[in-house]
Amino acid sequence: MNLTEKIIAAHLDEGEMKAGKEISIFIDQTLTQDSTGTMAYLQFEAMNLGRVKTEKSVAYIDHNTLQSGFENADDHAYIQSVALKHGISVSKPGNGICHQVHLERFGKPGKTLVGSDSHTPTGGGIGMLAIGAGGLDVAVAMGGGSLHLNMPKVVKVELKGALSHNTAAKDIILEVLRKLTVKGGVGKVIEYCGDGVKTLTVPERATITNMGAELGATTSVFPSDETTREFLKAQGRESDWVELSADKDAKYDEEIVIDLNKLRPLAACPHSPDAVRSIRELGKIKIDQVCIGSCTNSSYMDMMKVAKILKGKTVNPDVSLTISPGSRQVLAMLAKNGALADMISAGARILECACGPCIGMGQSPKTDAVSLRTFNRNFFARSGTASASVYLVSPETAAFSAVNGYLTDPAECPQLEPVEMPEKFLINDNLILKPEDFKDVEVVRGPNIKPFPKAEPLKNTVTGETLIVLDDNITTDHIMPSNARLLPYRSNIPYLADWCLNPVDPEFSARAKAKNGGFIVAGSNYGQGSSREHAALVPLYLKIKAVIAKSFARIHRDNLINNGILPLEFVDEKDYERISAGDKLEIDNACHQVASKCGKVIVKNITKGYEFETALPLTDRLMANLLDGGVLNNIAKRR
Ligand code: MIC
Ligand code: SF4
Repeated sequence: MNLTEKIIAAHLDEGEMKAGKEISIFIDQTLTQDSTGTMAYLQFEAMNLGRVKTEKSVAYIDHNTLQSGFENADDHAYIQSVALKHGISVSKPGNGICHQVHLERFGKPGKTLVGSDSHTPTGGGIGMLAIGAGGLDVAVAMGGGSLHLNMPKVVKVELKGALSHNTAAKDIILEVLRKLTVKGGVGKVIEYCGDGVKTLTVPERATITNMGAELGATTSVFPSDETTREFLKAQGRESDWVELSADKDAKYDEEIVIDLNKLRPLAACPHSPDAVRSIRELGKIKIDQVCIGSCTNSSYMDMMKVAKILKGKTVNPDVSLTISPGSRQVLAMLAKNGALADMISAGARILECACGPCIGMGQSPKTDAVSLRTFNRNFFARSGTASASVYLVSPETAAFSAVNGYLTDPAECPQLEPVEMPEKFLINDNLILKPEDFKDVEVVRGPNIKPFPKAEPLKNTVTGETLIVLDDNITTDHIMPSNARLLPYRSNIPYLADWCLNPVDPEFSARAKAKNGGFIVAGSNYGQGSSREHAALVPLYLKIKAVIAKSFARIHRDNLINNGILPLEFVDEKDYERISAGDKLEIDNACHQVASKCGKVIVKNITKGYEFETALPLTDRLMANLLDGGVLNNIAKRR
């Protein structure tokens, strides 16, 4: 078996391990973060599941840390109290980004983890099967329910040799993105192997599995080997280590080989993580901003490389450099060994250990700026400045460029001395609250916590206008934008609804309200990007009945079904070309069509007088969720 199959087999609850077939797996650990967490816990409470049944569940507060009004602080107080009451540990604001802290303090090789954040696969860096999902699926897992997914295909990525001259782990995942594209990983797990694996540290592996999310992959995974053991030992957790790898004769569905020796520094160009070009070819583009951090590249090792490059230098006068270490452990170690002073002396603006600029929580660049970021997403307008051009690069590229003031190829800069993996990390868990230390917790609900919308059972005639026709690769950042102004309202769906699809069409929300809902039509890979359930809850609030697309991203499709919205796929892509905004569509006998098990739904274009076929492949479970109007209604009905 390959490694993915081994972990799935050890956790299989239901189903057959055949690619594409629905299976369910037992979940050992869960994580939530605050911007999806409020909703996940409101739903968890609505399910009335009592205390969590997992081995470990952690609620992180790391996204909405800018507190310019009472809203974020309200959400923090709600999350802390609801989590402790139900047996969930809480990582307080300032303790770090969920994925970085989870890797350091809780992740275990061979275990399953589901998190309400699309970058949960970071845990694959230590050999976990770590999967991002919508809040409802995480709530179910916290309650002891297994996670349903389609048995993935497994792609073998063989890493050969070793990275050369200032080329980084980020360049490996950018190369995979160049080869596979942002939809190339849908329905697949990316499994790394080969002699190059042992040359990579755990944080480097985690950079690669983290950004596997941008492939649309179910997750990515590395073997657990001696390097993993050393990492866990340095975290004081050697007893959590087990050795894990694929069998020698393991079979894979696809194979890719990457020769690390030949790899050169790369950048993902605006506005997509797969628009990858070599830095040499891009040339010396003048830059205005450099942001170093995010769950992709904020480890101790990354920060030390940056500090070495900045030591004794000054940031270019035209560049604003921000650095956000990934966790308090990283920050404390940098403070202790003097590296932080080197960064500060060079002129870096040190931000707190949180997501920060990655999710538009401050540091939006100036008009028409070029911003280099070590992050994982450069979707249009995500930085908060629609006219900005964001390039995704390694910490090495970012730091050399910040000093020079232009995009700099690190392969042409002096070779950095290697950063040694510490024998012991600085361990201090005093910002992690353990539920066993808190008795009789009262859940705190400030005025920012509003009830969430619930779908109604499917109606037999579904009818409405085509409210918008969208292109390929529409992200959840388009559907439900997130930035410092909107993130405080993650537990207030009516407020967020006014911003639905705003970056593509500022009139969309008003139109949807005026027409009493309707249909969204889109190209391929609709809903790529984050796990935010809000990208389904807000359309639900706006009475969107169905999304008809060429194809869907995995988590978003699940979120639509979980909330009772039909995700229909064009069978003949030419039908996408025939629909125009404003066309009235109708689905007759909708309940019968959905329940018929033929996997097809006929849609009528009333305005243009023709009908077309759409695909809706469903298991019995998903069918019941759609007929009942979402998971919560379905659970309530079964009780
Ligand atoms: C992101 O990187 O887009 C986020 C913010 O972490 C999201 C979660 C969210 O929208 O709250 C994700 O990746 O799932
Ligand atoms: Fe936070 Fe950015 Fe990572 Fe999302 S991608 S979890 S916003 S650091």
